[in-house]
Amino acid sequence: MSDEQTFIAIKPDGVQRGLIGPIITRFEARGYKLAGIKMMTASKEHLEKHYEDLSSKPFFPGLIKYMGSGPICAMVWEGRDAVKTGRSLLGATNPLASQPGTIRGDFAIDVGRNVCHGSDSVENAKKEIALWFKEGEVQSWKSAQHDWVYE
Ligand code: DGT
Ligand code: DGI
Repeated sequence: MSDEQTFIAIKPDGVQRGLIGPIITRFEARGYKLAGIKMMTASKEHLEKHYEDLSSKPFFPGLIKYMGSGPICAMVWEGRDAVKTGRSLLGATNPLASQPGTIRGDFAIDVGRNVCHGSDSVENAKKEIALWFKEGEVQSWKSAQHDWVYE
């Protein structure tokens, strides 16, 4: 199957630092297809829902404040194993552990400013895409590259 989708967000620090282009380039170059994209400044309520699993963490209030501090570039990327491969393109959550060559390993130093988000399971990807995108905002299209990317 080459139609798995994942939710990838470029956080406010990634947007401010001019990293939208470099991050998109890595997903495109790997062979993934962009199915949805928009700029959005998320409300506190929206972000609390997105990060509801982390609500008991001590850093939660700071995380919500930072994530709401400016526009986020929200995206849906599609392709085989998009969720797992998306996470590996992003690198480990804490940039101390992210390998060079990954997005966080190349562009981040602090876990509290780690420039991007990626869904961690297919189930969460579905939930996150539904939270961030409305009906009709995610496109279904066939890339002309498809048969050069997949056997
Ligand atoms: P993501 O992709 O943003 O959901 O992050 P994950 O899934 O790699 O990492 P997770 O769920 O453990 O943490 C969610 C976010 O919370 C993470 O991107 C950065 C923030 N965070 C986690 N631990 C800390 C912390 O100790 N301090 C601060 N300031 N933020 C943290
Ligand atoms: O999915 P990830 O972003 O890789 O990781 P996550 O869902 O566990 O955490 C979501 C975000 O929360 C993460 O991207 C950065 C932040 N975070 C996670 N762990 C820490 C953290 N922020 C700080 N300041 N300290 C942490 O230990």
